Amino acid sequence: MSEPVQEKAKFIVVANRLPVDRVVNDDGSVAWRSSPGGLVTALEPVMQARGGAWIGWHGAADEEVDPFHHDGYDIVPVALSELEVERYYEGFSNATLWPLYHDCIAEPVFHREWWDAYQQVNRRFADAAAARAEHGATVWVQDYQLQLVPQLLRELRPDLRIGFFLHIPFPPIELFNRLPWRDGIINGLLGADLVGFQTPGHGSNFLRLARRQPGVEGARGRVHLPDGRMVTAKAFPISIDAAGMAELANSPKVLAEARQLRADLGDPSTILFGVDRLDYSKGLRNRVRAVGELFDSGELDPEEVVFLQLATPSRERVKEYRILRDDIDLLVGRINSKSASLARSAINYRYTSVSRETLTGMYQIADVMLVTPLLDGMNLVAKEYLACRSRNDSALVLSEFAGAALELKQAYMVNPYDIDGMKATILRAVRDSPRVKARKMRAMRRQVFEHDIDLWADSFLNQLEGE
Ligand code: GDG
Repeated sequence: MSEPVQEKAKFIVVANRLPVDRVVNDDGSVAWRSSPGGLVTALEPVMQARGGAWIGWHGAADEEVDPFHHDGYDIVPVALSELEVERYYEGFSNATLWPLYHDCIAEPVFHREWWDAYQQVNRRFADAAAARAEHGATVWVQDYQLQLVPQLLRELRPDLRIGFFLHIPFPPIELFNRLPWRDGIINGLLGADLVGFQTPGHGSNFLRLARRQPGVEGARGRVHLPDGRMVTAKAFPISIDAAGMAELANSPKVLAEARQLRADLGDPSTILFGVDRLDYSKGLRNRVRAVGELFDSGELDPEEVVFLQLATPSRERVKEYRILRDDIDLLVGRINSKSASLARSAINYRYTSVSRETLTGMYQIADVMLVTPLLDGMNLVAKEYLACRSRNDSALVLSEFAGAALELKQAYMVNPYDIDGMKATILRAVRDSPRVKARKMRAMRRQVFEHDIDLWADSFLNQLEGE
């Protein structure tokens, strides 16, 4: 908090959450800690490099917090009431849009009051961005919670360059059209100059819907609007700071932590590893079931193999997430009561979040990484794992329904709905020769290092600012 906060900024990120969480220390003092999650992991390096302002909610309801300077840029908190958190965030964002955009794996819930709150909060974010932006500034709006902001902001500030990036899939027309407020969302997004998606397929879904709006026409990734503006939709597959991750993975601290972790797990010959926010889109039920059956049948021996699964608490006040948590507890308990060595459980399951160092240590000891979402915009975990594994002696099992599968073609690819297929592929990933594994790892690591987070941000912003 040393430097003063600037009145205006020429670069602004607008996201539902700030990249920091407010923590109250034992002595009552307040501190800010980087918050985990895909979006923050991706965007924090961009902010540190460019400077400017990050507008977002600070995570506590009914609290006004003043802007402050943090790590080279300004943090501008937006306040939400308890009721808005319930309706806009837990409701419309996470119980309507999230399941709808993830193939309706869980049933989306439609409530008119939630939509009202979504509009109201989107307006507040747009107002905050309009107040902070210098003339002609670039404003980059993030993700499904804020899809109305581009249009609302354009109405207030036609001088701005407005970009939008969707971190999750954009659904096919048949699913999207269930949404009673579908036109509102499409027009919200059409307020941007550039709308970015994780994959070309998501971009085409959006364009097909956009062209159904009256007077909207276009082809080849662009649409023309009746007011003469042009909107581009394009895929910008998100990535990670691969070099930074590799450096951290090979730091003495992380290497020592990795050795300790392996010892704590009883020095097994093979460690399978999964780490996800505890979310039904991540395919945890099927993954645990598949590995459980392999232990059960003896194809994996709990004397030699451990499955370490870290599930980070997420959206605990949304019903589906509580149900999922109980299901996984039960499933893991059942498997462990049947398949365990004398020394340890077959599945070492932890429902907690850990430090970045500890997570990196876990990647370092993972012989086989299991990334098996039912649907995922991209999945950064797969890329982080690859960045950490310089010895090329390990294996990535990857769902074909993760955006990352389009880039990481050499992975051990699975259909996470096919439990038997997944079991066979996991076994292959455990048993394949070091030569086969090394070839796959080298190719995928090259892809991640050559397409890192800087390339993602630069391509998006160059296109936006050059439009
Ligand atoms: C959304 C989209 C897209 C997890 N647990 C801990 C922890 N993490 C970090 C991981 C990774 C991030 O959280 C998770 O990113 P994912 O990409 O896997 O998933 P979502 O959170 O669903 O992210 C996704 C992403 O946005 C970016 O566009 O890829 O498709 O759904 O960075 O490392 N980090 C720490 N402790 C944990 O316990 N420190």
